[in-house]
Amino acid sequence: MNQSITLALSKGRIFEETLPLLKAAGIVVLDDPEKSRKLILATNQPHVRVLVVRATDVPTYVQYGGADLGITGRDTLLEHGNQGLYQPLDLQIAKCRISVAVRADFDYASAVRQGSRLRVATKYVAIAREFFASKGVHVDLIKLYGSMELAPLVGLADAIVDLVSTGNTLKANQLVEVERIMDISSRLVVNQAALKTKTQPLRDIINAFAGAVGQ
Ligand code: PRT
Ligand code: MG
Repeated sequence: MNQSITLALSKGRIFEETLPLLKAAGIVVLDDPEKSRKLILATNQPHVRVLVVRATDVPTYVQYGGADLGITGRDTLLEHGNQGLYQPLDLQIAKCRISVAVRADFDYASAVRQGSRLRVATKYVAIAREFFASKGVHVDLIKLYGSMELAPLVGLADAIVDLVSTGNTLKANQLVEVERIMDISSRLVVNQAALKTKTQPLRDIINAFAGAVGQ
């Protein structure tokens, strides 16, 4: 009997970089999420379907069993927490880093040295809180949902904590990266209950992905 499997993915870079891994598992997605408005995509395997969800919602879908498995950035997972999620693989895709950046004319080193409170704007409040606490730096965190780069430019914050890949976005906004907090890549996350009830089909996918990423 073929048990049905639901995979949660976000559009964009994670979707693109997941296609070769799916191929290694013999799975081909039949719709292009950039062209279709469908949120449930069929695959060449009648018992496998793909949900298109916001990147930050992937852990939520998998945690509550709306999807059996999903692919999500380490950044998103650290913010969400990993309750109910089994994380068997680092897929080494959608790689970037999470860093502290400031305006080129802001003296970050002396602000930190002087122990003044730093105003930090970020979507990643859990990661930022943990990082500055470990350094003993007092911060006021300002939660944003996007375009963090703007905050230091208009005086909303002294610094931002954000993802950096090429660094072009920082450069285009006269910001400089002053500290690298951690490297980020995407992980496979699996619903722990589904792993018990659909062990074989999920193991098959996990093993194919593992082979494709050389683990
Ligand atoms: O875009 P949306 O609001 O829907 O959601 P999202 O931003 O959470 O999703 P998405 O698809 O943009 O990112 C999904 C995951 O991709 C993130 O959670 C990361 O794990 C990973 N990833 C890898 C990145 C980047 N690289 C990246 N460069 N996510 C975002 N960026 C941003 C970066 O912050 C900067 O603003 O892309 C911009 C360009 O980066 P530079 O340095 O190349 O200029
Ligand atoms: Mg984005």
